[in-house]
Amino acid sequence: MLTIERAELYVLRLPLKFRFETSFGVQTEKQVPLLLLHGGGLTGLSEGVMESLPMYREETIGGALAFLTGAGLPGVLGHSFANPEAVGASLASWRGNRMAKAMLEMAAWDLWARQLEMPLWQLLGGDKTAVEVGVSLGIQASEAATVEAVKQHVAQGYRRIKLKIKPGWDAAPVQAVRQAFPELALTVDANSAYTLADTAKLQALGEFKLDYIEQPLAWDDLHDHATLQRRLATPLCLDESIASAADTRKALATDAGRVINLKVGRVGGHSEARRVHDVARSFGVPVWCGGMLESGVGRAHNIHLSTLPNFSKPGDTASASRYFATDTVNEALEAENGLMPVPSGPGIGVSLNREFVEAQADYHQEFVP
Ligand code: OSB
Ligand code: MG
Repeated sequence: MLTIERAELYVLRLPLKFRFETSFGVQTEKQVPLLLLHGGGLTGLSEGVMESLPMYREETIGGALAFLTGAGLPGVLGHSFANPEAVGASLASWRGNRMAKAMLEMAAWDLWARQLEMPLWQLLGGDKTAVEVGVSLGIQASEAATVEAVKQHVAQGYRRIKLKIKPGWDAAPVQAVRQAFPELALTVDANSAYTLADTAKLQALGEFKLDYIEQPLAWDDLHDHATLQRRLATPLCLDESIASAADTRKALATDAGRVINLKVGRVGGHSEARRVHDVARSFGVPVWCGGMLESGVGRAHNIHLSTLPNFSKPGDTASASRYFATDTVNEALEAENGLMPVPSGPGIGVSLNREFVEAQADYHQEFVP
């Protein structure tokens, strides 16, 4: 039984160690929503992946706070559930808000695993104690700076490099990197910056032996991705467009993509992430674990999920120390030679750095039934 007695919500502001530029904007700090679910003397932790403004998908931190305080938390506080899936299922009648729902569902999984004194990855059905990771590099100031950034991360052992691209910043940096690293596992991510009118430009990237092109077209459009995939030899990887297992089925049944970037915080939690994973596997399509510049809480969840068998390409779950000088958790989450060890303690295997969380909090509320 999973009984949720009390909850706390935080929104923190953390300085990022690097300027992260994508086709949709520039980030120099990260706002981190955290949820704590207390029950039976234990605490389950989760981190939201929504941002303050709807630049990646449609959800926002403000919307998540409205959903959680108005519907999500009142629906679970003081209630008992058979398991974490039942927590997720109890939220199903509310429309959308999958990132906000994921916060409740993921904290419930952590609490559940801590109660059972098992690492989350074992409960999820994972089969490895370390996961392969790559890195997602933002748009740099020049081609030379791009090659230099790639060089540094290759030297650190990352097993795949993903370059952010946008119209006007695509073939030239990709060519420069491919020339410097002929054998590197290389991908690009456009975050929805192109349209079908750019088909020729995207076809031209084919000569750089990219493993896949991530989310070139609109965040909510599977149909155009299917049209584009018919015209491209390079596999498309879907990120923004996949919010559920149903989206995955529709995407793969229409060949709108041949790889899935799976973010547990985007699809509503671990139960739905597992269903996405399984649908992809039934189509013979690999998944890999994406990231949203998470602090240690969200990063630990991502690492546990990445132990499932169809995570067969390196994820974006790079070392936590790359992103933040001080993290929300006490434990280090550091990859070595491109392998991220899975925390082995109960639940997600990391503990909250309360003093730091308190110090960085713009918002903190406690909720009781
Ligand atoms: O598209 O995968 C993306 C970060 C924020 C929003 C969207 C994306 C990303 C990343 C960074 O690519 C991945 C990471 O290092 O966490
Ligand atoms: Mg992406």
